[in-house]
Amino acid sequence: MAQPSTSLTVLVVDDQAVPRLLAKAAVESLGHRVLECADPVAAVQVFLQRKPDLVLLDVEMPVHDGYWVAQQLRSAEQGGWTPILFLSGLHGDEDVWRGIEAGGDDFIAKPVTTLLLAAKLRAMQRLMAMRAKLLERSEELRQANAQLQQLSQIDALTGLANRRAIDQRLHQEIAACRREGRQLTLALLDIDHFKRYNDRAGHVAGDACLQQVARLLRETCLRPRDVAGRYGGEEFVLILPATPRAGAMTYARALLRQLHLAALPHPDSPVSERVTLSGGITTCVPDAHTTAEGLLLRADDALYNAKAKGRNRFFS
Ligand code: GH3
Ligand code: MG
Ligand code: MG
Ligand code: MG
Ligand code: MG
Repeated sequence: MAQPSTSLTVLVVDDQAVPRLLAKAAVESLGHRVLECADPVAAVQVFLQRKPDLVLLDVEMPVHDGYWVAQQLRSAEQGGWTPILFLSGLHGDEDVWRGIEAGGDDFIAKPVTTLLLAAKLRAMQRLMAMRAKLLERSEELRQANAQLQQLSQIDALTGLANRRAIDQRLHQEIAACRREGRQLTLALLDIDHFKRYNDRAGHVAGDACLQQVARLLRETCLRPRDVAGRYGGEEFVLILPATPRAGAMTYARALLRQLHLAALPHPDSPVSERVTLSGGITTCVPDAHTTAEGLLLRADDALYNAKAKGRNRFFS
């Protein structure tokens, strides 16, 4: 947008030829382009079609005056801002007041000298440049905000949904599945004997293991509405809306198989020499009494049973 030195397209509106041509000559001598208009209604059309950078507007014209034109232009702008400078033989305080009220930015007395016009245009260009900078800055802020909003939902280690996002989605899906009368499945997953894994391989390798398990969770064909998240530590959550228990168990078997095939070594595991996990599954058609806390407790109970029954399995 207009820097103080850039050339503007200026719409000059005046019903009389001589003052219009004088204004045009002055504007052009300052290096700007001119669109001329003698009629108030046509001026609004030209403004909409040609989108000038600035408007020099006469007040006294037949049928509609310059105040009317200014009002039309302002209501057509939709969040934009094009400076409107009145250029009029009338320039009492009352006229100036009406012009500013109608949406004008400044009021210049006819006849205008080139120097005064240069000064007035320069002031408007400065405002335009400032406005452009502010718009740019607010767009940057909007983007940064959207990025932060996304980051605040993501677990930094695994890239999965974090606990905040899981809690939010779980509440949403309880409400949605309740409305739809559909089954909602929640699964809690926990890596088996992960403390021993860390003790043997170290925390860095432990982190890498969590990342690999997360990748498998993502890759074992989740549907678009499903959510895989890291609930904390070595515990993961799956939210599977519109999924009956049998469907969830199919997913669970596929996941255990993929984890087996990945063959992540865990020599100290009494279950297997590979990394394994256990899962607790709960399924319901949510009703008025269903809460996220209740579902998590039930999934945790099932998980406890899966651990007690020997691990490397799902329980529901
Ligand atoms: P179980 O089969 O009963 O689940 O045994 P476990 O050892 O997996 O369970 P426990 O809760 O006793 O230990 C969990 C361990 O997971 C503790 C910690 O060493 C490890 N852990 C938790 N969060 C992280 C993490 O972010 N990175 C790494 N590397 N290890 C973690
Ligand atoms: Mg006139
Ligand atoms: Mg645990
Ligand atoms: Mg534990
Ligand atoms: Mg564990």
